[in-house]
Amino acid sequence: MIGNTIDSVPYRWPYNGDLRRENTALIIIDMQFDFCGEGGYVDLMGYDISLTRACIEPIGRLLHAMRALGFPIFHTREGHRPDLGDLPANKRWRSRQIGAGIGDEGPSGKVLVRGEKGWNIIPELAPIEGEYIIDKPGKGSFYATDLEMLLRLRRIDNLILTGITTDVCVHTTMREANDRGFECVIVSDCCAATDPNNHKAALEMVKMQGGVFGAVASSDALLAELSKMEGRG
Ligand code: C5J
Repeated sequence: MIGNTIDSVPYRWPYNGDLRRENTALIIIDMQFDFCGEGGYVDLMGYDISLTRACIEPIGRLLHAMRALGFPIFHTREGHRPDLGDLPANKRWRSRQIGAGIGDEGPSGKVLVRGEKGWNIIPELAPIEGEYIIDKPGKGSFYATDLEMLLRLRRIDNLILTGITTDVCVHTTMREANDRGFECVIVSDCCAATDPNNHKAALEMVKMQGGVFGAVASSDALLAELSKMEGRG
């Protein structure tokens, strides 16, 4: 079937040309204060939050366009229950090694804990009514969540992946989705990492083996195709 595809590498995405608002979702991963705000988890670890903040504006443009066209939108949040019953001991131990103990009190409340200030999605990309929010305890968005069920019930085949961080939660989600048969594209300027080399390497990994996890596109390429869809109604 030849339909709508976007300019991406290593192939024009989606592979079958079947890109429609009915079968394609935008996934925005973990755009929370904890990952890109002052005093949040990433900041406490000593990483430069200007790196993770770099994708806010491009995601905003894509979100605006896809909302206007009526695509389903999914936002995810990484965070743990206030009693930390879903926080593995090794995850907590490791985070304490780098000075950002998950569940410990920080400038934005308890680090990566549901309901705390740092756990909230930043206002620039806040979900609106009708959009899905997926709360996840891990890096992948499919593990211990109902994301797969929601996607299957809406007959979604294609996922457009954005958010932070490219090499951790976005990549884990892309791999989980790919193994479940979803056709994925990662939007290069709509995700970011705490290390630019990791960002670059994570994108390269997707393109191996004919697109081992899917394809890589820019937001400009995606927006160019979406603007054609606008005219088609
Ligand atoms: C991390 C994430 N990096 N959202 N989480 O721990 O990528």
